[in-house]
Parts: sequence; C-alpha cells; structure tokens
Amino acid sequence: MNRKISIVGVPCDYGQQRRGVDMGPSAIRYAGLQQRLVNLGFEVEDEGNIQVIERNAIEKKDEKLLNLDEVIKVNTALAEKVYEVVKKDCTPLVLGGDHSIAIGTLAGLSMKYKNLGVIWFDAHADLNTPETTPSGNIHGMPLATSIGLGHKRLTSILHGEPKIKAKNIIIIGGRSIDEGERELIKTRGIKIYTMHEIDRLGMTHVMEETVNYFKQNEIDGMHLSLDLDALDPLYTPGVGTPVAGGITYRESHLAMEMIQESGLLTSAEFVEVNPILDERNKTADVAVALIGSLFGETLV
Ligand code: EXY
Ligand code: MN
Ligand code: MN
Ligand code: MN
Repeated sequence: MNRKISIVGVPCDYGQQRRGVDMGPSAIRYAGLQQRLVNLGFEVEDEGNIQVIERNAIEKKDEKLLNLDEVIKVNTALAEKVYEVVKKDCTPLVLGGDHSIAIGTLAGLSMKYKNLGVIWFDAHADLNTPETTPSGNIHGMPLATSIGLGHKRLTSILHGEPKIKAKNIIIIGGRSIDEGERELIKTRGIKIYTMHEIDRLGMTHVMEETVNYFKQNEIDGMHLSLDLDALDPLYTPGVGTPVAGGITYRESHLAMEMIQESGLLTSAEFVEVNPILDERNKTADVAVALIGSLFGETLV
C-alpha cells in the first residue's frame, strides 16, 4: 500500500432519510483522524469535501429512488476525485456520509483496478435494486449498483461497465438481509459471512478465509467498505440503521489487523457515522480507532 493517504470527505445524506449523517466527515476528522495516521508514519493529505448541495434546498419529488439526481451528482464528483487520487498513486480514504457514496468510490477505483476485491463490512447487504427496495433509499443499493444492477443513471457513472465482479465481494457482519438481496446472493454467488457464521467460525477463521479467497482470485487491489452499523450498536450507536447482535469492538479490530497483515489493502471508506444519533462522538471515535488498526497501529 502507498504510504501516501488522501482523505476525501463526502457529507452526503441523500441516500437515506435521517438528518445528521452529512456531518459524518467532520465528526471523524474531529476524532483526530489525520494526526493518528501521521503518528503511524503515513504522509496524509486531506483533500477536503466533495461539494454537496444543501439538502433543504431540494423540493420533494415523488420518485421511486429518493433524491436520485442529488445522489448521481455527488457520486459522479466523488468518482472523479477517487480516480484522481489513485492516478497519483495515493491511497484513497473516503469518509461518509451515507453508504450510497460507495457507488462513487467504486466507480473511481474501477478506472484503475479491473479485478478489485471488496470487503463489505456491514449489518446489511446493500444489494437492493429499484425493483426490490423496500424503502427507495439508495444507501441500500450501492453493492447491486456496482455489479451493474440498478438504475441506469447510477450504474453508468464514469462508464457503463460493472465496477466490480460479484465473485470478488465478501460481505461480513450481515444480519438484516431483504428477500431480494438473498436471491441475488444466491444467484450471483456472492460470499457472505453473516453473524451466524462469525459466531460459529470465529472472526479469525472468517478473516483467514477472506484473505485466502482473495489471493486465489488474484485480485489486483482490495477495498474495505466499512459501514459502522456492522458493529453492535452498543459500540456504535451513532448510525442511521442500527441492528442488534453485531460485531464486537475487539472482533472488528482483529478484522482490521488481519487485513493490514495481509498486505492486500489499497483503499477504504468508513460510512454512516451520524453524530446527531450518537453518544458524544463515540461512533466517530470507534471509526478512527479502527482506521488506526487498519493501518497498523495495534501491531508491535
Ligand atoms: N435493506 C434496507 C433498505 O434497502 O432500505 C435497509 C438498508 C440499510 C442500508 C445501510 C447502509 O447500510
Ligand atoms: Mn451499508
Ligand atoms: Mn448498514
Ligand atoms: Mn473454513
């Protein structure tokens, strides 16, 4: 991994309905992100935030995919920015904002990586399409969009090809999966370790299998898309769609440490931090601690 990290903030809350997640990038910066990475010996450039139009300036439209135009605008700008970062051989570290921003991150990464492995660390699968979504919220669709399934204006950001391959996805932490998503997981052969598998196998085994699987797939890069709601709400209460019975604080750090040890990581994003729903800045603090472990802090 490049020792130069480029931080990109995306204050986007258009992929869901709750206010506050647009303040996620500030909350994570406020939790001391940059200094933490500098202390680990990285060269860190904070590229600021993607420009996001003020939400209350938007009139309500009765659309199936809520705030579609705004989500497209934000993710197109983000995709261009991430492409710029990888072109200059820096490591993108993207701060959300709701999980719809993964559409832009993965589009940008696809300009460089043609066989990218993706770890989707999340209570949810985010594999809904306009036909299967129960809510119309685009933060429940980024993974489906990135394998080319979804609204054409979302799947064709930067280019019309699928951004990633279904066989290069591993979902870890799943425990709230919709009917349509289960269908897709089966028919597309997407690997998933739900909380049931994590309980039975243990996080060590799950991560060993994950790393070995990606090595067998001969991936040319690995992206971690970490939704803070993957952890149990006891540790990360400041998220918009909390689901009880999640990953513990130590299990999540072990996962970060094993990703770091694998040497496969080439980019990461941390999403769904909502300081309004949080207890002080606890969830952003956890995000920064996990980023520290992801970049080697806990290994002596
Ligand atoms: N599966 C539900 C939906 O599609 O509306 C909930 C999605 C929550 C998505 C959060 C970001 O992980
Ligand atoms: Mn998510
Ligand atoms: Mn989630
Ligand atoms: Mn096994």
